[in-house]
Amino acid sequence: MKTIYSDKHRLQHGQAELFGNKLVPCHERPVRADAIRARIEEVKLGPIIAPGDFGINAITAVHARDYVEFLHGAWEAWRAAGGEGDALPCCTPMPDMSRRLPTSIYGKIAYYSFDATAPITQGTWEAAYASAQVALTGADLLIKGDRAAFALCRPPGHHASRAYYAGYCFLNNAAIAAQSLIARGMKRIAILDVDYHHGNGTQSIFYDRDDVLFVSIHGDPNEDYPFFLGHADERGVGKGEGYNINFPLPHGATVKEWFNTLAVSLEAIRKYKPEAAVISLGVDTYAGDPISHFKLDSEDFLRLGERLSTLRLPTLFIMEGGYNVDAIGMNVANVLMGFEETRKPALA
Ligand code: B3N
Ligand code: ZN
Repeated sequence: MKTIYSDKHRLQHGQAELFGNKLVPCHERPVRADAIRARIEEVKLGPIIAPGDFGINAITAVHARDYVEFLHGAWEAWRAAGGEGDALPCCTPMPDMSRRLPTSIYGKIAYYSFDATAPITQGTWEAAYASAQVALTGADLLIKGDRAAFALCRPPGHHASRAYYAGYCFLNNAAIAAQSLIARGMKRIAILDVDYHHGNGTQSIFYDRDDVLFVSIHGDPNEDYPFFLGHADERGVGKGEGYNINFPLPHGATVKEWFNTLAVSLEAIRKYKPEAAVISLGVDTYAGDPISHFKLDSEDFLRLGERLSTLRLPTLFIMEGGYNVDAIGMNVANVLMGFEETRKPALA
């Protein structure tokens, strides 16, 4: 399996995120991708290649043009307005307020952001653009006949919606890749999101569509971020009805329950008969993750990869969350090795 990787991920290096009532060092930091890349090399998963450039139109096929233009120019506008350090929102528009786009960059940041976890830095646009191109290169490999590819995306994407950023995510890499597979002739794509957090952005983007099935296993939004989407009764609208499937699980969910839910998810995907699978791969389901509450261990990630391979579909893995830097490389590589079924697991 090829891994697609760009050094440009380093350009997203925020200083701080708002975590509860504190500004803390960003959990989503460059060393995450470095650790994953190092382990991929160590286990000799396959070639590590640079992304191509599939252009901006593949991004605006999913995201609103005004939002993309905002992201592109936000840092410079922030600096020009006297903003210091990284840009974080100062307020949140509420439903009873005007949805007019303010002229002030401070207002624009509030307009286009869901929370204060995703600082816009000098390199955010370049890093997010490169991350989307990493995903698009993975989609291209599938179109050209590869059975599987790993898009080592950073920053991650599944919380970013058509016109807002959220939860460390700016551009929705999984959605961009799925849309490009459709644009290049595939009729039905299944996205399975196994990150600890619900992929609210991916759900929203495809909510009224039947050509992309979205299935997600995640912490119950009553208890966990993103809090306002991810409930089991969100099933899609219009012709998308029935093509959005959420499996929220409580903090106390056991590994057995998690794998039982995975089995139900895979059955739903089989029934849909997609031409390819896109896996939003977060490993923050790990027991040692600092911000999550599931209990998978490193060996469980091998089992996850094995189970995913039973779909027998062209499969694109897109990197999402996972914040235990000591274990992230092993956990991600275990999923991919479990999928490949070609080598003996290396858990040490
Ligand atoms: O959810 C939180 C959060 C919850 C509890 C806190 N306490 C108890 C202090 C503080 C913060 N913050 C949102 C950050 C989560 C971003 C999700 C990123 C991710 O991995 N998505 O897949
Ligand atoms: Zn997550």
